[in-house]
Amino acid sequence: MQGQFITLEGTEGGGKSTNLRFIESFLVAQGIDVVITREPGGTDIGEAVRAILLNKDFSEMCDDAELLLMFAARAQHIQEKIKPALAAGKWVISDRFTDATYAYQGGARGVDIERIAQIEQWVQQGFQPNLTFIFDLPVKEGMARVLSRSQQTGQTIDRFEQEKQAFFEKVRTTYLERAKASPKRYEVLDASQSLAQVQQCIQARLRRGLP
Ligand code: Z5A
Repeated sequence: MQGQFITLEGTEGGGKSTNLRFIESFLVAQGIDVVITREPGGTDIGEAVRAILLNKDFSEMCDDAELLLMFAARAQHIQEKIKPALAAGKWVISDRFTDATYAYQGGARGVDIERIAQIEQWVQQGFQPNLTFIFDLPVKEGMARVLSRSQQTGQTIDRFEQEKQAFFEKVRTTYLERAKASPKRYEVLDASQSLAQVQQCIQARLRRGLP
């Protein structure tokens, strides 16, 4: 039987990476074979593209190059990793996917949505996640979490993380608009709640089954 494809989205600091592991454990406990992955990245080629995309020394990167690199990594990711896993009956959970392109390159950078939709159709040919969790929280709160994490870990900020609050407000608005337009595929979570509360909501959604 074909596996299911779940994606995690939201502005930074929402808790995607933290909850990716939680979802994995929950599904594994149900006897499901799970593959976890991320975008940009997920394959050797994708991870090499990610290093270019996140490199803050590449401040000259133009919007179209950024958009095409996202989809180049995605094309490889779908073909090499996601589709074979789904065909083998595994469930794939990805930390970000194409909704991020609409939110960051479309909503925040201002790339024409129609152009994104055309490339999406070319690369994905209708392929979509079965369920997308959006970790939603006020942008300032997310930025504060990322700042405190980088102070604790000494991790430096990347090319996207150095953007200003207004950029992330546009990202957030685009995610919420997309969720409103197709409520069946999206589950918007209030990520400003405690981790335990967020995880209760995730569990409840997964127990209800996928659309
Ligand atoms: N990007 C793009 O532009 N276009 C695309 O098509 C794609 C991506 C696919 C890399 O993504 C960048 O690529 C991303 C968008 C762009 N840039 N940004 N910004 P990424 O996913 O690798 O990076 P990220 O989005 O910045 O991830 P993040 O900052 O690590 O956020 P997160 O994964 O959602 O958060 P977290 O690491 O799970 O949690 C952050 C901290 O908050 C951590 O210390 C947690 O312990 C804490 N936390 C989490 N949940 C809670 C709760 N509920 N309460 C309190 N504290 C919490």
